[in-house]
Amino acid sequence: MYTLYARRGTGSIAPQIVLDELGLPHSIEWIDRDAAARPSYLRINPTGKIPALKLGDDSVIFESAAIVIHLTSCDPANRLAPPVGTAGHARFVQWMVFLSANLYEASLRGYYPHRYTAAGAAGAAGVKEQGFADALRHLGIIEAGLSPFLLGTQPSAADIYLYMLTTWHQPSPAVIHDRFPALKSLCASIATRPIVAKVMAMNG
Ligand SMILES: N[C@@H](CCC(=O)N[C@@H](CS)C(=O)NCC(=O)O)C(=O)O
Repeated sequence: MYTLYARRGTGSIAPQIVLDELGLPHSIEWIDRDAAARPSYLRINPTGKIPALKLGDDSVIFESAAIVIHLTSCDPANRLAPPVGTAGHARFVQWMVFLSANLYEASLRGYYPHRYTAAGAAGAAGVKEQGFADALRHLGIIEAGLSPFLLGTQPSAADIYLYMLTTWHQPSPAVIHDRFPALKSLCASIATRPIVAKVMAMNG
């Protein structure tokens, strides 16, 4: 039994979808911003961020990409990632880390620009613009690698994670869809998976 520490519309979306897609027994603990700052949550996840995942032995891991990689690695049927130790899995880990370290990171600069500048509101505007510009640059690399999914013909949890990140793009995900047709198709395909649609509705 897993417990996912989640907040609607945030980086807990992809772990929530993966838990549900793999049919893993889990509960969700919704953590609002105030709760995330409290010592009780900081003892669970010292970063104070969402998501975190409590495992069956009551230990907790954080970092959304690590959570998704762990969950998919535990699936004996390898439904959302190639078997561990194969070249396909190496490629899966590559994209998960690329997405987390670059695209997610660029989105955070877009969302919390004031944290990345000492120059107040004037500095924040530039940080925000650069964050979303960097996101477009990273998406250009992704677009060139799609065939039609990140790992080829079969969708994986990396595509679900990518889809989650695209939904955050400002001023709108349509900006991305207009610029990157292969990514637009990928997102349309992932969005129509019944569990993805259900989880996105819960996160609306
Ligand atoms: N690298 C972390 C980033 C987590 C993160 O920044 N989560 C956001 C929600 S999408 C959060 O908790 N933001 C609250 C804050 O930074 O105050 C991960 O992938 O889990």
